[in-house]
Amino acid sequence: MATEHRFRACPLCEAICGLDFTVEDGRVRAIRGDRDDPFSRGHVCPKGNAILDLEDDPDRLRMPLRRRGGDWEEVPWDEALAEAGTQLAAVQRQHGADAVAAYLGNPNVHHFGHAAYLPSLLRRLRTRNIYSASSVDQWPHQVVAWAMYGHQMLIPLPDVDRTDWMLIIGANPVASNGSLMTAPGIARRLEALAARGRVVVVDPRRTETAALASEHVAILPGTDLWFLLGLLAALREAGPPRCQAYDGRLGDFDVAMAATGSVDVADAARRSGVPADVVRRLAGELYRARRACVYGRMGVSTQEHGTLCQWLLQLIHLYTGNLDTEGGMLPCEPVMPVTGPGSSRGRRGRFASRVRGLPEFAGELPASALAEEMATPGPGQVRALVTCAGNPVLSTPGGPQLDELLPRLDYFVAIDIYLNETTRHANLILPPASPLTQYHYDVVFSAFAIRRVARLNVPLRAQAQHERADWQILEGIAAAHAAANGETHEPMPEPRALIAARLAHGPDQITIDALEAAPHGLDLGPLEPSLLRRLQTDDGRIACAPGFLVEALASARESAPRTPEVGELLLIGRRHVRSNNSWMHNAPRLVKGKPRHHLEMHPDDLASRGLSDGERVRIRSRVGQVDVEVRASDAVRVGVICLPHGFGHGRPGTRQARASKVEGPSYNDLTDPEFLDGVSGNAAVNGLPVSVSRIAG
Ligand SMILES: Nc1nc2c(c(=O)[nH]1)N[C@H]1C(S)=C(S)[C@@H](COP(=O)(O)OP(=O)(O)OC[C@H]3O[C@@H](n4cnc5c(=O)[nH]c(N)nc54)[C@H](O)[C@@H]3O)O[C@H]1N2
Ligand SMILES: Nc1nc2c(c(=O)[nH]1)N[C@H]1C(S)=C(S)[C@@H](COP(=O)(O)OP(=O)(O)OC[C@H]3O[C@@H](n4cnc5c(=O)[nH]c(N)nc54)[C@H](O)[C@@H]3O)O[C@H]1N2
Ligand code: SF4
Ligand SMILES: [Mo]
Repeated sequence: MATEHRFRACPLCEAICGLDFTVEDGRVRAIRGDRDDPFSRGHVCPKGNAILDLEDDPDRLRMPLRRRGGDWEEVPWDEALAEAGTQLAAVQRQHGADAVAAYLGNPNVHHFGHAAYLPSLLRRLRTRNIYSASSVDQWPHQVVAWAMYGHQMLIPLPDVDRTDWMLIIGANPVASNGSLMTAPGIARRLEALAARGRVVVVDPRRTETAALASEHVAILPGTDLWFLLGLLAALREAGPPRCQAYDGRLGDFDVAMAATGSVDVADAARRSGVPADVVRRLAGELYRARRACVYGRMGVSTQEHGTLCQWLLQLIHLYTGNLDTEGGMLPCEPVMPVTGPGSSRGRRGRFASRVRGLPEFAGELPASALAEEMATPGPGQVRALVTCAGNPVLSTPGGPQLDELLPRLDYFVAIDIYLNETTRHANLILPPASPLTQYHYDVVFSAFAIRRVARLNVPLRAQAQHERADWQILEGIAAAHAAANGETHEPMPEPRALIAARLAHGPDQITIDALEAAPHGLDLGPLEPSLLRRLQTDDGRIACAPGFLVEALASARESAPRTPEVGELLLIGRRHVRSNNSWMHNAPRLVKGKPRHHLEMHPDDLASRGLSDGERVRIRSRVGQVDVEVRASDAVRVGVICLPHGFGHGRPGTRQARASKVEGPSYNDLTDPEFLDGVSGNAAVNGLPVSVSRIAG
């Protein structure tokens, strides 16, 4: 038996840990963290090991499946790809290009064969109805990067390893392994920082990250805008702005200061629930720190004022002189460029969604608008759908509506490896071969890494004859669509050639052969200031006060605080180190042990409702309700409850034997498609007003 060790990055989260695979006759037998990876240095989490479960999962689809009444039949690949392209073209011929929608999920960014080949298929479809998980996640980051720095990918990252003081707001990297900060082994890095400086966590819940931080500050959900305005006001009290470093490169800094000024620290404190003296003390520490960063992620983006929060974070870095400096916040200049000519800078509002008039961003519409675009008759109504690596029924607001609407589509093709809550409604499911059979380069996560790293991932085993790679499926649909329209599809090069070509445009001139000769990956050192040089705004300066943000802030400030309903609670989410959004609950290694779906509620809130620990309760929101077991927990603030997302399995017609037994409702049965970050259209899944009561009888 031939046993060998092969090295590849884990494709399951932003940390892209290097893994050491023991391969025996083409089968993966064991997985360990790769100690020789210069970036991740042996780090691996339970998900990395669960790749073994994914590879061997008997429920994982290996051949195309076509729905036949209530049943499924396997179809040969050529026939399946031809059908997908032809059917989509037919719907468009009859109802117009926009009648076909696409929804792209999170795993797309983890596979070169998905991410690099999707744009060509989407261009061919010529539809405005493109949706993705990005608008239930990081749109506010991208909108602000585009508006201030001229490119959606120029996102400053915390220089975790070199900073002295770090405020983490709306992120739980110890559970999520970091995000928009590719930093494998983040717990170790934060512990080191807490030992040499300070780590402060601002979160409504005392999280796993708060547990190893120097301080936890419990904030009311959805009020970060006020907290950040207060922090900026208190910074002004601490001293003048330190903007000298950006000499001549700041546009309208005074306008931004005027727009965000005249906020009373006391008022900000009242709204956010963070005492004024704490706001002032934190501002003083931040102002005095030699090198500091404020890292705001998912929790401050997926809320009502997500984009304004991301804007204020940038202003705070500017004010304190921590933008684009070592030990502060700075963008990565990756080995494979993502901001070069031909890349999408972003742009916003070139068109709007048909039903609600929500603005487009970077060529996409908000995922929260997908259901209404399917449900509302008229020209441009969505009648057919392509999903690629997405599970919107569980992952997006309006999930229950989608669940009802998907079976009514004229045609639905899902590129996915499971028959799950979303794909069970498809006419055709096209499952790509294991990513381990393909060449891969982490284009996106290398661009968000806190060190400059590069790695070519080579196939661990050959693709079998009956398998099709992700890029072959996308190319196959595009070719069939073209043929149906009497056009020709110019085939794209294979992944290895495409990776080689894109590396050639990079600043380092690193060749693919050089990467292939470095199986553990290359580490080219810490980040260096590059933002000022790479600005892509029209006047080459940082746009400190984009008009639409100034206006949105003015109207947010004029609006009176919402009056809560009697007994109202604010719902927030959580992630667990053994979860991966909605799709890894079929892996036995991850779901063993005690259930993790329970609702967390403060003992005082339980008592005031006459509820007891362990009881099943009903949560109601404006749009829906779910039942779930409640646990007493003083980790959450009074008035706040916490439920993980990504559950809601066991629906009829799915084929995930293990996941079907995992209990717990879907968070997105409660989220409201109309509850948005008004500026970007990003979903507001956190800070959702709900009530909780005993289940009658
Ligand atoms: N309430 C609430 N909602 C949320 C969030 C939250 O915190 N709270 N988080 C949001 C965030 S950050 C995100 S990113 C989204 C995620 O939203 P989605 O991306 O829509 O959901 P996932 O659960 O990641 O589903 C991934 C899908 O890809 C399939 N898949 C897995 N691997 C592959 C592969 O290699 N190829 C293909 N073709 N398919 C594959 C899986 O079977 C599954 O169907 O959810 C968002 N929704
Ligand atoms: N184990 C695991 N890791 C993952 C994923 C997973 O599903 N499981 N998903 C991956 C994906 S797609 C992403 S995008 C990243 C996300 O990575 P993170 O951004 O770190 O996401 P979360 O762990 O959900 O942390 C969000 C935090 O925001 C807090 N929060 C909620 N509402 C508010 C609020 O109003 N204000 C403030 N200040 N805080 C609030 C929550 O309590 C929570 O601690 O994780 C990635 N990594
Ligand atoms: S931390 Fe992320 S990249 Fe690393 S092993 Fe876990 S899932 Fe994979
Ligand atoms: Mo995400």
